[in-house]
Amino acid sequence: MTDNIFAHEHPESERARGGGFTLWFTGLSGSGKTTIAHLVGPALDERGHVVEYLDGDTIRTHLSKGLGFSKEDRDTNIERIGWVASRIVRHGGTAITAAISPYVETRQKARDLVEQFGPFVEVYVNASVEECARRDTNGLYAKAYAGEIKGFTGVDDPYEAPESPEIVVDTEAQTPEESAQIVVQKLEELGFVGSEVRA
Ligand code: ADX
Repeated sequence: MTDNIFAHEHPESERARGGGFTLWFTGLSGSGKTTIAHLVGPALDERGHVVEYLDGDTIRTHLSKGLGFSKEDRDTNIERIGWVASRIVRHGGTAITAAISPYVETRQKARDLVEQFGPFVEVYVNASVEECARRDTNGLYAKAYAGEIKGFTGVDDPYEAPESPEIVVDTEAQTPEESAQIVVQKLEELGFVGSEVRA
């Protein structure tokens, strides 16, 4: 409940250091978001960026501990990640997020928060639900298809693919390394990272 809470925004909170951005991975569970994020992060680190990972599973053990998978809880989770990402960007950092973030409207809210301070780059990690279920890295798809987990994204809960993401990778056709390279190249093209690797 936020009814009786009056947040006083501090005047200096408008100031931003510059140079930061958010790389927002979205896609089904098992699509490869985290794997690619952890390949892209070091490449950005080498180019002088200070990277913070906001990974769905990590966030849910800390910042969003106790939240479930109703639409309301997922939205709360994504808004929290978006808010933290916006603060990181304000300080000139690079936030790499990897949560399913299944709803277009909620991802837009995260974008709006971040864009107060710097760019928001949405990366759609595309893989079919059949392929993600075949990989079934943590056995959750089997449970979802068996009815042991209800409301599993892509099985009996929605996933709204981005309509115009800045970047699309196809993890059925590409290796994680190839997908990561596509992301880094695009970030260079957009001018958000330099191509020079530090010694
Ligand atoms: S989100 O919808 O709020 O963006 P998030 O990325 O944080 O989801 O968490 C997804 C992870 O939680 C999945 O990778 C999976 O390991 C686990 N999980 C558990 N239950 C569900 C569910 N019902 N739907 C999707 N993922 C689930």
